[in-house]
Amino acid sequence: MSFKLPELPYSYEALEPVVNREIMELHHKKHHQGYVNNLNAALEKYKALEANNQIDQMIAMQSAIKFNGGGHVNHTLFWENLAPKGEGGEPQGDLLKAIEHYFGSLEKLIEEMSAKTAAVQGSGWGWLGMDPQKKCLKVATCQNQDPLSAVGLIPLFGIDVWEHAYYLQYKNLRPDYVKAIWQIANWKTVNKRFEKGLAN
Ligand code: MN3
Repeated sequence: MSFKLPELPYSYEALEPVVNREIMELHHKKHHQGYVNNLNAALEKYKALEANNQIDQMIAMQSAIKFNGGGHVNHTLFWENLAPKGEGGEPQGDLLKAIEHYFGSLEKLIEEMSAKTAAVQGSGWGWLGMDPQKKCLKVATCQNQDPLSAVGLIPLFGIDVWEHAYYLQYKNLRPDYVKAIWQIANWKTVNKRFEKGLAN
């Protein structure tokens, strides 16, 4: 079994003016496709090594699997947690209550997560996550393509702050990109992820 590039749930220009068509096309067709291709190649090589009990070389392959597998997982979550402007809805019900409980208000959550995400050193991601046991909300950042699940949190809403996600449009102004992306947040997806986390 190999992994496949998922189709976007909207067109490449659908997120304009917040994220333009050129970025979306490159990001999906080149960057995400690259993670998928490299993940599949790494897993194939890993299986061959496993068949020959080459544990030392299997261990050496693990960073490629983590990086490209994380890239695939993160981008799949990312496309689904974005929506064309005006179509993403609002936080509702239990999610809205939790946001107000843990952050004070949606505005405060946006402020905290934007500041932490814009401050990621180098390439990485900002996340709104959920603790699966305590059912509480947390803002967290990850380096490179490390998936949020690796620190034990359920990903609810992610912001890609690799330069490929914004540089063609926002240049060096990462905080402007992070501030603008909330206009295309898909709260319908975030609500669903939160409800699923509560139910488990
Ligand atoms: Mn990316």
